[in-house]
Amino acid sequence: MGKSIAYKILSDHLLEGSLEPGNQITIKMDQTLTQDSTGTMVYLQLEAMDAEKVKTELSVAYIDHNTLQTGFESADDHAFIKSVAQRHGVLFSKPGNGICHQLHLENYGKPGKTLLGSDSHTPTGGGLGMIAIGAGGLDVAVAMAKGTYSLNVPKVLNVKLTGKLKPWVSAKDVILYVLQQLSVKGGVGKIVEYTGEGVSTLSVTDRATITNMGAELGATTSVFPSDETTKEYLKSQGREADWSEIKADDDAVYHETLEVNLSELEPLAAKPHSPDNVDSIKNIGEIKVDQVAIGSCTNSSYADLMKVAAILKGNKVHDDVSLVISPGSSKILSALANNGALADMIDAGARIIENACGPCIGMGQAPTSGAVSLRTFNRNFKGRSGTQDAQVYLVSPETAAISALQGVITTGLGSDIADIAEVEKYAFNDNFVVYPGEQAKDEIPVNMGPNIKPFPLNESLGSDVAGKVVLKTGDNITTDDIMPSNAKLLPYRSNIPHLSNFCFTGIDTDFPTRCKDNDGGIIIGGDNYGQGSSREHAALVPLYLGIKFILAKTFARIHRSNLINSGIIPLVFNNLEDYDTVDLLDDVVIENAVDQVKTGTVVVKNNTKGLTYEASTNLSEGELAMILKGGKINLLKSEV
Ligand code: MIC
Ligand code: SF4
Repeated sequence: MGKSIAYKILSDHLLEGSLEPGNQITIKMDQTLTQDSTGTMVYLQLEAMDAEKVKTELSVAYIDHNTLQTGFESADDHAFIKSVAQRHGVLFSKPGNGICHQLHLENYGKPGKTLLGSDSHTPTGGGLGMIAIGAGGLDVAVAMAKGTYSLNVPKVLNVKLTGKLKPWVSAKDVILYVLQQLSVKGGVGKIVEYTGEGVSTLSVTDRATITNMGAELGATTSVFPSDETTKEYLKSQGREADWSEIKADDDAVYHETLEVNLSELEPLAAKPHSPDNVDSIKNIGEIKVDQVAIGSCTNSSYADLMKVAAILKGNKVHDDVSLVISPGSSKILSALANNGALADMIDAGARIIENACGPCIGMGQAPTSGAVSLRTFNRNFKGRSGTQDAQVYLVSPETAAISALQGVITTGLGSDIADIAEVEKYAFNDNFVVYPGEQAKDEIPVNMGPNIKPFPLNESLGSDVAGKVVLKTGDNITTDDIMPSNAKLLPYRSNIPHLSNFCFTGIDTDFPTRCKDNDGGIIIGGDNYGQGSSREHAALVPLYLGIKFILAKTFARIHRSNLINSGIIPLVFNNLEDYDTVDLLDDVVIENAVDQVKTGTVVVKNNTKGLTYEASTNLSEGELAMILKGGKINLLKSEV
C-alpha cells in the first residue's frame, strides 16, 4: 500500500510507536522555532530543565510579535531570550528581521524535515514539504533538549487540487474555501495533504499561505509536495542544496478526500468573527471599509506585496480608509525598496509599518469603534484587533488592495491584473541573525529583567478534586478569549501574576475575582475548547488562578496538550446533554481522583444538582503520568 507525504516523513522520523491513526508516537524533531511572545516561557522552561546544548539540527529564536517596546518589558524579554539562546546553541533572529514563519520558509525550512514551533502557524513550513507542527512552549523546550516530540498519529485528509486560479483569485481564497467546507474544527486530528495537478500552478509562498491557515482548521499540520517549484524557490534563496523531491506514492492511502477545482473559485472573505464564516465578495456586497491591513505570516510574501503595489501604483487610497502594510521579512522589504514598489505603495497613501506581526496580534493599528477592517491575516476573533466592536473580514491581498482604493469591500474580478515575476535570486544577508558562539553554557549569564516572573507549577493530583464552576462557556472558545493578547498585555507574557487579572475578561469581566473568591474552581466548556493560538498562558494563567479541571464537549489539540503539561485535567462529557444541566457556581467534585483518572473514565458529581456526569480523560500513558505528577516539568524532575 502506497504512502502519503505525511506518513512518509513521519515514518522517516519514527522513534517509538506504530504509525496507526490515534496511536501515540515519538518522532525525531529536526528543527524548532520560537517567537518572543511564547518564547520567554520556552526559555524559562529550558533553563528549569537544566538542559544543555540543543539536540536538534537547528533551533531558531525569532523576535517578531512584540517589537513595539512601549516599555522596558519587551526589550528585557528579548535580551533574556537572546542570552538563553546563546547558552543553548540557538540562532537568534533580531527584531526587524521579520515574521518567524516567513523567515523560516526563506532561510531554514527543508523538504522532508520535521519542525516544531511554539506558534500555531508553524505549519507554514508545510509549503516546502515539511512536517511542521505548532505546539505549546514546554513541548518545544523538550524538543530542543531531547530532539524528540510525541504526538497522536493524525489521519490524512487529501485535498486534491485541479485547474488554475483566475486573476484576482488567490491562495488565500483556496484556504478560505477549504475553511468554508470543513469549519474551524474540520481538521482536528488530521494532517491536510495537498495533491493533484493544481499544485504545480501554485508558488511556494502560495502553498505556505494555504498551510499557514490550516491552523484555522484545527489540523495538526498541512503539507504540500516538494517539486520543481520548490527547487526554484530554494534556489532563489541561495539554498538549492536543501532541496529534495517529496511526493506521495501513486497509490497513497488517504482517510478522506476533498476535491477543489481552482478554476471555479471566486474571491472570498471570512466575515466577523470566525475564519470559517466564509462567503463570496459578491454576496457580501459593497460594505464601506474603514481600515485595510496587509501583512502577517499568511500574506506578506514578495509576490503578495508586489501584487498590492501594482494595484496601488498611480492611485490614491480612499479618503476614508487607513491602509497599513507590514512586509513579511527584511529581505522582502529590501527587495520592494530596491525595485521601487515600496515607493508605489507610499505614494498611493499606504502606511508602511515594521516587518513584524504588528496589527495581527493587536500590537497597534486598532481600528476605530465599530469599524470595518479588511485584513489579509488568518484570525478575526472578536476583539483581537484591539477594538472590541470592530468587524474584521479576512481577505486576499488583491481584494484588500482594491478595496482600499474603492473604500468598499470589492474585487477587481474580470479586469486585468499585473503578472508578478518571482525574484530570481535574493542577495544573501544574515545581518539580523546572531549565531551562538563556542562558549560553554555556564560562561554566558542569563539576562533576567525585573518583569520576568517564575511560571506556576502544579501539585501532584490529590485524592478528591473539588471546586465551584467558575465559568461555563459556549463552543469554539479561543485562547484569545482565555488569555487575551493586545498591546497592553503582550508585554507581560513573562509575568503570569499580572496576566491573571485579565483571564477571560473579554467574555466575563468577573472571572479573575470569582476564581480568587472561590480558591480557583472548575471550567465547563463547549465544543473545540481552546482553539487558535498555541500560547500556553491560556493554561498557565488558569493554573495560577487555581483551575483544577476543565469539563468540555471537545478540546482543540494544542490547548489540550498545554493543559496536560500544566497538570490540569481535560475531561470530555460522555453524554453531551449533561452540559445543559450544569450551572455557574455549582459545586462539583471528582472523588478518589487518582484511582478514577487511571481508569480513563471519571464520574464528576454535581453536588448542587444531585447529578453525576460520566467523563473521559482520553489520556495516553505519558499524558496520564503528567496529570498524576501535576504537569510535565514535575514529571521530568521526578525522572531525573
Ligand atoms: C497568534 O497568532 O495568535 C499568535 C500570537 O501568533 C499565537 C502565539 C501567541 O499567542 O504568542 C499563536 O498563533 O500560537
Ligand atoms: Fe504573528 Fe499573526 Fe502570524 Fe501569529 S498569526 S505568528 S501574530 S503574524
